[in-house]
Amino acid sequence: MDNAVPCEHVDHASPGEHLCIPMHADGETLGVFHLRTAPAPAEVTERWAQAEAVASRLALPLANLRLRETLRNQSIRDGLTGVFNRYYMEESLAREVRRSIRHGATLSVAVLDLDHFKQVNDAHGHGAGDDALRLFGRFLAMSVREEDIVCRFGGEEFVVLLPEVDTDGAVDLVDRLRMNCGAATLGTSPTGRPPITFSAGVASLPADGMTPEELLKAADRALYQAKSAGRNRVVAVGETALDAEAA
Ligand code: GH3
Ligand code: MG
Ligand code: MG
Repeated sequence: MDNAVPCEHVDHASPGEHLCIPMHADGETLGVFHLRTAPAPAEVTERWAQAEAVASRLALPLANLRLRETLRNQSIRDGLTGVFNRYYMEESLAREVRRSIRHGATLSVAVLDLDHFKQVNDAHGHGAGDDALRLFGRFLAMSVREEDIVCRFGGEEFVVLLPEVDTDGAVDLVDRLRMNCGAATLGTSPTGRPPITFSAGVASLPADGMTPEELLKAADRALYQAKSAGRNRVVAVGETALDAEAA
């Protein structure tokens, strides 16, 4: 249109006429309905009303789709840390176990539990504790591959599912997380909180179990060993604790 304000996203070098119609629903701007035609200004003007009708018809379904995505996200993600919740972990573990058995692939499960976390709350307050959990969740999610699944199992316990990773690979990866965890989760708030550490147990399919329950139980047993051996270490099923100082 001759006197219209040009939209920023439109490539002005490209020929033709552009119609950009903001899409609104429930008082929110959802996006822009953008039409581009070959140069035919008269026709574009004629079709303006039609395009506006299409844009307004599309806005509500689009808002509904977005709402559905938000609700789905809320139902599968942990509110504090943003990583997946236990419900999603259980669903994913069952699916990954089926997939691994079908393809004859390995699958590792790591259970991570923050060390002496009660002391963090006691000494620095629940706010600092929540902050540490948030930073830890973000650190885990950012440190693994996209196909790995990071979940908050509950409290200060997290589960990481590692498809197509065997025990050695999983222990290496989790131990690397362990070594980087302190610095990565200190944050910027001056709470004086010491770096957090975690202990972890690792179990793998097929060696340590062929069902979600067996794998979680085995990883939990290994975690218990890691705690008993002094914390801040990673233990795989059937192995002796990897000493934090020796690592
Ligand atoms: P351990 O090394 O044996 O695991 O010791 P721990 O203190 O971490 O274990 P314990 O099970 O005794 O305590 C867990 C603590 O985690 C206690 C609880 O207050 C804290 N916690 C659990 N969920 C949250 C949370 O959402 N926010 C905060 N701030 N703390 C939490
Ligand atoms: Mg703990
Ligand atoms: Mg715990």
